[in-house]
This record gives sequence, structure tokens and C-alpha cells, in this order.
Amino acid sequence: MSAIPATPYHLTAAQQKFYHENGYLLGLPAIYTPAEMAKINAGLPNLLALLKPGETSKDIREWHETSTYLYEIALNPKILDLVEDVLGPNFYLWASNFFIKEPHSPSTVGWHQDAYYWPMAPHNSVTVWLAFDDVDEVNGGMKLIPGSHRGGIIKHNRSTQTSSVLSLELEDGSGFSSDAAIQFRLKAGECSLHDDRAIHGSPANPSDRRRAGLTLRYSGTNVKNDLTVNPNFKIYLCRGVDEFKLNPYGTPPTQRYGRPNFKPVSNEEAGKG
Ligand SMILES: O=C(O)CCC(=O)C(=O)O
Repeated sequence: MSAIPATPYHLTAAQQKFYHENGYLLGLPAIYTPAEMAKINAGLPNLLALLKPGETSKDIREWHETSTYLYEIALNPKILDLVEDVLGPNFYLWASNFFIKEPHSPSTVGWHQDAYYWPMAPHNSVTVWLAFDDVDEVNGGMKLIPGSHRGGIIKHNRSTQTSSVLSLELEDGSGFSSDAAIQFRLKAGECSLHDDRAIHGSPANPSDRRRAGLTLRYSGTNVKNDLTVNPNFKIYLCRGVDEFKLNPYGTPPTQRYGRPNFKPVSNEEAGKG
């Protein structure tokens, strides 16, 4: 077997250990330079322009299937090097969506575990959260409870906080304390990684700065989606071989900006509750 070449994007053994113990990773080298990120940001309005009346940026889900703009980001080899060192050699991309909080947005993301929402087993998925803006505690950056991915999946309840963009969430104190949360801080073009079982969320953005991030979700080829719950689920093999063949494949996009002609299943529809 040939050794994985050392690039700045392959994780050290210490980073891999940290990820598996804590369920997240920060401090990674930037994926995009400020100039590259400015170019990517300049393309974003083209996607937003495809939203229908009543839709928001939250409705840009799985548009990597129809937009090379997103597909190229999701298959950036730098990102895939990071993911490979978390999931192993064989993995696929299956989801992308934006979490954009405009300046002075009251929107929050309640505490939750992604795995509670997803009809997928076993739990072997990682999210790459790519910052489109500088993100920190001032503009509603994400927070995560270290080690919470090792505590099992906790039953979520209907959100009582109407500002949350999610309808199912965990209450602070129900098996975890938000006092333990780590604040994520990223520069535009940098990314974080988190495990699908890690408890995370984010507060409102009271600042004058936008807070935009693109989530990219990857899973090991051993992970099967339940098509009866999420029938539109499509995979794109990123690295290695699909030795399990558990999921249907998507077709790579051909246009720069496009939206799928199906309505992607929302987190709520794809999850429990
Ligand atoms: O962007 C956020 O604040 C939350 C993102 C999130 O919940 C996720 O990546 O699963």
C-alpha cells in the first residue's frame, strides 16, 4: 500500500487523535486565500438569485448536485485530504448547505447532534464548515461541546426558541452543559471539522458583520442512508472505492449555478420527530 503523501492538509497523528477524542478540529491551514475567497464570495449572489419567493439561503441544500460552483468546492483536494484522515480512504460527499446570518440577524442554531436528524447508519460522518466570512463570538460563530460525540445520541425536543433555524434541539443541562462549549473562530477561507454526533449550535448575530458558512457533509462508504426517509439522497465518491455499494450515485453538475428540480428533504423531514 502506498503511503499517504505529506501535505499541509493531511492531518498529523496528534490532530487525528484530538479529533477522535474531542469530536472537532480547528487550527487547520486555510483552504482558500483571501483573494480566492473573495472570488468565491462574488459568485454567491448567483446562487441566491435562484431562490424562489419565500425561500431563504437555508433552502440551498444539495445544490452541489446542480452547481459546479459548489461541487468544485466540495471536491477540493485540500478538503478531501482533511476528510480522508478522519474517515479513512473510502468516503463520499452527500450534502451541502449554507448557514448564513446577516448582520443583526436574530437567527440561532439550537444545540443539536446532526446524527439525530439524519437517517444514516452507522455514525461515520464528518462536516466541513467552510467560513465565507471571518467568524467568531461577535457574529454568532458556532460552539461545540468537546467529547460530546462519545456520549451517545440524546433525544431532541421541539424547539421552544422560535429564533432557532432548527425545529429539534437539546436543552442546555440535558446531558451536557453549555459552559463546556468551545467557541469556533475562523477566518474566511478556513474550515473546521466536526463529528456527526458532537453537540453544537450557535447564537444570534448582533454584529454589523455577516456570518456565512457552507457545510459539506461526507461519510464513509459503509454508511447507508434510509431512502424511505430521504429519497433524494445521492452520493459522490470522493476517494477510494465503494466496496459496500449501499447508496445511489448522483451525476456531477454541468452548469455553474443551478438548483435541483426536486425539493430536498429538510433536516426535520429527514430526521425524527
Ligand atoms: O452554522 C452554524 O451555526 C451551525 C452549523 C451546523 O449546525 C452544522 O454544521 O451542522
